[in-house]
Amino acid sequence: MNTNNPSNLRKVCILGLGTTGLAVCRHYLRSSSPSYIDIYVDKMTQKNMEAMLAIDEEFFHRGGVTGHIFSGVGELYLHNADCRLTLYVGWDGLLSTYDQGIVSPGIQPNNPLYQNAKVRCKELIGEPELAYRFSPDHWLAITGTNGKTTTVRLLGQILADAGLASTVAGNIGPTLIDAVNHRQVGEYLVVELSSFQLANTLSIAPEAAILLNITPDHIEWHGNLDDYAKTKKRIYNWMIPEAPVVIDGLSQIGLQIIDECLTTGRRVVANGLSPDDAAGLFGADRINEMTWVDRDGWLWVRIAGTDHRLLKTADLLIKGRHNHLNALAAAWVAGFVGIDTAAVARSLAGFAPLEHRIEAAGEYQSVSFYNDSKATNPEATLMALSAFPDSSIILMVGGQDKGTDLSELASRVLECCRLVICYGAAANRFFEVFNNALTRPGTGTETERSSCQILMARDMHQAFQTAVRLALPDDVILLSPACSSFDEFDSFEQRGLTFKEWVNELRGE
Ligand code: UMA
Repeated sequence: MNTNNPSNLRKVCILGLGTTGLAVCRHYLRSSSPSYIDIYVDKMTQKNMEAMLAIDEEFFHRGGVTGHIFSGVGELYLHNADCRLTLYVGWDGLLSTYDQGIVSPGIQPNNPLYQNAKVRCKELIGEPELAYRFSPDHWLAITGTNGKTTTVRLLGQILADAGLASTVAGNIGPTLIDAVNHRQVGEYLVVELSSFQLANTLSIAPEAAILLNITPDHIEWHGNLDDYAKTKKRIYNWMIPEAPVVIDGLSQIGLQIIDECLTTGRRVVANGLSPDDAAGLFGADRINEMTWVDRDGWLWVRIAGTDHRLLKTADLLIKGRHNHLNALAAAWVAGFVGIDTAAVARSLAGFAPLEHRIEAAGEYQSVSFYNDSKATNPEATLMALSAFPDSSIILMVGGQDKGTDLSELASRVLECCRLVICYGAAANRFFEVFNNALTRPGTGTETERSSCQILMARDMHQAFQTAVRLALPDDVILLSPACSSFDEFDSFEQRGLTFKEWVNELRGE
């Protein structure tokens, strides 16, 4: 059966009924109208019930949700003459076979539902794949461990400023399936793809792609770094060789991927690598497209052999070397789609940091506060530290421990922080690693060892109070936790908002 033809889909299943599941459900009910839509979730949540009620209202004209759930297991139904929609709760396996299955990104491959769906669905794909098949033109796709959202927003902003119709969608929200259902002909789709989403793609071939960086994250989902990296590479796997892929040129893993891509004849753009460095590493005849920052701090892109000078790093509102790379990657793709250099530079200069990403949160008694709550892994915190090269930093770090390797973070923290406060569920481990690094013979110089103080706090509020109490004029108090937030908060957004509220209270606002 050709599952690309929606009219062939009689029976479909969806794993998960969050943002993705609801959007896919709506899409099926609007476009291909299968007779049976079965949705599976591990356990019933408030959001699931709200989704069922919304579907009832929109498509079943308030026919009412029936069925029951007992001891966490059961079914809820909606039906009319054309379709029966069932939400199965708490089942370990699928109760039928299906023409197509769509898996939500949060459902891991080791989940019994996922494994069973692999067997019982003619094909099992993610929602981005479904959206791509529905409307494959003009996709510009971005992935990477850190910086995806900033880069997607940057590129979206440059396109919008240049008057090109564009929509930003994907992991960033709104969903891709919603975006393609509403897009106009010729509109660009600037797409953020997470590794979870890429794992379930089979044919997505963007017109241009960006692979920002790969560092250990979400290993519990992917198993190991190697599989995580393989998944990230799916961003360009199905692209025609002439379509460009911008790849991090400043890490070992990025350089390896560039080499692999060049060997297979892909059009590669080395992100952050000057022409001389690129020629030295790969040979000038192998690679001639790149982006870089020169010694005077100017951002450059080379597209099809022509060099374009954009603006100086000092003229960007977004801070840190990682943000220079985000800006360069977005600028290269913008140039590739035909936007002129001056317009790209103007858009970059006007782009303010996103909320919770090294966001300036105010000043109090000459101390500056920065909210980097989005930093949920050590690499993101390392990037934040690089954004304040000349400042005296008080770092608030901690939250729910992901068991990540802290060795590099420990040495950077000792180099560039005046004070570190480890808090929350991760406090003990972080404190121990940092403290060991501080007292280990041969670590740094005497001056470095004596200048960094390491403290522990029960929770984020106590960490904040300690930071404020010990701050000196011109210090930067940086919340960049390197952990997820779930020990104290519902999300990194809530954590960041709370931090900003405390700063506002201090300022008497
Ligand atoms: N569920 C189960 N069992 C599980 C996991 C989930 O039954 O083991 C069910 C839940 O009960 C719920 C549904 O699945 O019914 C939730 O699905 P989901 O976790 O895939 O979340 P969605 O609401 O569909 O949101 C997803 C992305 N979430 C994840 O990848 C975890 C959103 O990214 C994305 O914006 C949205 O699709 C639209 O594309 C969020 C995210 O945290 C922002 N992404 C990660 C990140 O950026 O680091 C990758």
